[in-house]
Amino acid sequence: MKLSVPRRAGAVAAVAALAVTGLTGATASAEPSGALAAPDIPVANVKQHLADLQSIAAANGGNRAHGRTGYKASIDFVKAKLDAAGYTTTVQQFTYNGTTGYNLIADWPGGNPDQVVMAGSHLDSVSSGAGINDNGSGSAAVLETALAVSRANLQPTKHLRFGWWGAEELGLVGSKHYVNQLPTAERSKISAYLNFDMIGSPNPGYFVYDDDPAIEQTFKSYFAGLGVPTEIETEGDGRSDHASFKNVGIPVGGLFTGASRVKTSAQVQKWGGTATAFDRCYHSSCDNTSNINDTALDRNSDAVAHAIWTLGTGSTPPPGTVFENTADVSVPDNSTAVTSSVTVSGITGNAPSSLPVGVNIVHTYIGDLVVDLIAPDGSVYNLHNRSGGSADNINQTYTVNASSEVANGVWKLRVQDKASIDTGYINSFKLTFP
Ligand code: DTR
Ligand code: CA
Ligand code: ZN
Ligand code: ZN
Repeated sequence: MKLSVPRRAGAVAAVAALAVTGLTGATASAEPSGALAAPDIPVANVKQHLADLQSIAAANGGNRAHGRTGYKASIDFVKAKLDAAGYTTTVQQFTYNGTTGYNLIADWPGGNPDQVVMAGSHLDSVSSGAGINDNGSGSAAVLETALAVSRANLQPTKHLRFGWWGAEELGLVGSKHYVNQLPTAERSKISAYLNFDMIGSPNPGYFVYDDDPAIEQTFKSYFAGLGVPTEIETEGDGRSDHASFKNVGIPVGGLFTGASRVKTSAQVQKWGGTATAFDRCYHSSCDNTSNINDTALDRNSDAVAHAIWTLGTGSTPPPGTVFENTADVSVPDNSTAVTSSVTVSGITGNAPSSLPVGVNIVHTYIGDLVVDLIAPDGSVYNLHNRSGGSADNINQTYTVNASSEVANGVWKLRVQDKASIDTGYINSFKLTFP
């Protein structure tokens, strides 16, 4: 039997037989402490987005360039998927060369609004073609990562924001507009901007931006884990949208697989391919869905997700008093609810407006589950309501505004399986008070 005991993070517990469990969530060796490991991003999904963007270009004069119908159709396509996935989306307009341009911003609800992790890519092509590698590849990878965040119902400690920029090909116009209209106080909340422009080149190299060291290391350690050598991206200072953010002091990073430059023989030794251009269709009409290396697209899409999960969940919650119950509680299949309880004591006043609620439920097909936090006075806070479909296990920290609740008392995690076949159990339930 494991005890439900109060313990101060970092303090030595005075209680015998203390059940100590690590922070919930699988972590790879390269992850900072407390980070959750990202899911695999299905490259087939990313390629489907590219096929859709190719169709959009074909239906709009062959391109997706600023000021053309194909660009606005691209914005509408991406926005519709994000709206359906629960994002708060904003289409931001700007004018360039007398023509209206558009940025799309998507915020994932939740997380610390004062610490924003942002990923972005330009969605416009040049006028000569569909722009599938440049930059459907980055746009599709960022889109699919955002959709993966939704599928996982990720509750990161930081706030996640995604951006798709207009008129990059005309001089980073859309991202410059976004940054310029952002109040200084809002800029300072962005702890990282990650840029993805050309990440599926047909003769790929694996380049990591060397701007912010921590972001650079996040990407490098990911590729090291794959056994894929990387090089510092030397071509790009000022050459893509990260420059707009870097110019106002925001930490930036990103990935690149190469454009019109020729791969050296040493790079061929390192990465394979040929000593020709990384992308022979750069800014050409042949930049279509056949102008993609699937392995590079897959690896880089997974690296996008790795960075979002690592940087978005990587900061461990501030030290506080932890009340935890790690006793396993079986969840009966399609039946009555069960609970796991912790008794909170010694805390003055009310619970915080951002109460971290650590939940670890081992259960196949989490779409069966309804999960609630029950305060001592019986108030119910729904944490999970049948979302997630066939995904397995709930393994995350929710943030609940419990400021109207007196802290001390018996808090319960209530779990009910409301569909037949899949089963599981509550593995642990944890509350952390500042
Ligand atoms: N300016 C980008 C392509 C590009 C060229 N060098 C780099 C370096 C890093 C990122 C992107 C690029 C474009 O044509 O969209
Ligand atoms: Ca993948
Ligand atoms: Zn370009
Ligand atoms: Zn580009």
